[in-house]
Amino acid sequence: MSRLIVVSNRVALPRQAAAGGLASALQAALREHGGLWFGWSGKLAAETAAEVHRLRDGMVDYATVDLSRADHADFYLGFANGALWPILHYRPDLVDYQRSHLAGYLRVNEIFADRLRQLIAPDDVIWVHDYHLIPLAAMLRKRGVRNRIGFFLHTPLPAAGLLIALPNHRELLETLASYDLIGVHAARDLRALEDYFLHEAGATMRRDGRMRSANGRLFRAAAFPISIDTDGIAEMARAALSNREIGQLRDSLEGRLLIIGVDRLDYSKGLPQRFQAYARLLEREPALHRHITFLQIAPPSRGAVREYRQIRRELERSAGHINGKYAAPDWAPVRYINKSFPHRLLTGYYRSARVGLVTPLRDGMNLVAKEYVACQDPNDPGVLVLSRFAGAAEELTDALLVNPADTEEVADALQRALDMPLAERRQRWNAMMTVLQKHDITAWRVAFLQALGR
Ligand code: GDG
Repeated sequence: MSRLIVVSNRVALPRQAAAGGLASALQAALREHGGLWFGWSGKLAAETAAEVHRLRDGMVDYATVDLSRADHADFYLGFANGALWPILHYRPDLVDYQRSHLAGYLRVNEIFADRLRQLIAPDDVIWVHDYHLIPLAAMLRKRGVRNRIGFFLHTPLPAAGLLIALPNHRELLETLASYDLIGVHAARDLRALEDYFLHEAGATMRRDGRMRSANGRLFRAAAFPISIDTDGIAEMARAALSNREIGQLRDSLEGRLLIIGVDRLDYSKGLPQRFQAYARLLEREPALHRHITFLQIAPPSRGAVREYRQIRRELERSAGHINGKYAAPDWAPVRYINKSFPHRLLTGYYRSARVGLVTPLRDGMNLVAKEYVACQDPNDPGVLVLSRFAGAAEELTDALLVNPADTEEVADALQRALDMPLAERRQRWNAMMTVLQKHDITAWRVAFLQALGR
């Protein structure tokens, strides 16, 4: 078996809590398969990548580099999260494109390629992750690397007509053809990718399903919906029941039904719209007052990017507004928390909630939706209310699917979820759990690596 090298912008070192989908997924995948994980250490230093730090834990080797403050600002905050993230999440209005940021992005990718080059052995299989590292394979190829290299995009991919709003899009996106395999989450992302290559980047589709890029390179693209360690997470949720903090949450509910949301504080997650829909439900249904509680956990992320500070202020106002309007001395309709919790506590919180409310405006997959389902009590499972625009909606068709922008529709779904009879809850949960047991994180990793090896 050849060694696997996983490359991502940020490496989640052993025993580091990872409040992010990519880190959760890769931690789980590598724990099982073993290999080398290369990327940024998460530390800022005087100079970028002066040395590679090495660490070994179990079956996983870690190789990390520090970034300079300036490189981090241009590469990570500037281009990756100020320009690419919004365009990939269908928000051209939020794109802050600056040439100096693009230059920094390319500079850091070159540095990664230089450092990584020295670690690669001839039989290694290299798996690069996410939008921070799109040009990495092209840069490795320039340095003579002939190994198999795959790429997985964790975000959605919007239609070509939208992607072309990104300045210099072709220069950047065409470099994807240097990978042997490009993976995306959902069928709709794959259609967008093929459409872009065929109609904007001069590629052609061959009879065997591979594409030939304008400069003649053959590559393949396919959908590999990412998943979770379904059984492990279900077990964690069962074990969490004996946890004091979970007991405290349950006691504090005093029989009220809990609605839960867990999201990185990000404008793609549809949080303002979600708060509005909950407020609309309270407005419409006075009979529910005092009988429900909405717990939203939203650990801050990317606070150095302006839009993230704005949305944080907006949500503080909105939560305060809802509580100010509807609360009673002994009841707060919203519990809004800007901090992150250990994963095992989260699983207990999910299990304590009658409704999982997951309403991103756009999301590559959304692992919270899958975790919520896996954590339920099979005898008395809760209901998932899920945005149609999360990749997970292609698989979890037994959730109550909603358009997150339609306040009334989300309020309806909440009400239906709160009223749903046990038999229907069980039937929907069983259907979703069957999907998650078959398509767990191991199935995802195996499917991708098999396709890459072919
Ligand atoms: C990106 C894509 C795609 C959340 N709060 C805490 C915490 N989390 C964990 C959750 C879950 C993960 O973070 C979030 O994953 P999501 O998939 O929901 O969202 P993104 O972070 O945006 O992930 C997404 C994913 O990559 C994988 O490809 O699904 O579409 O945007 O695992 O449980 N973990 C801890 N404390 C928290 O407070 N420990």
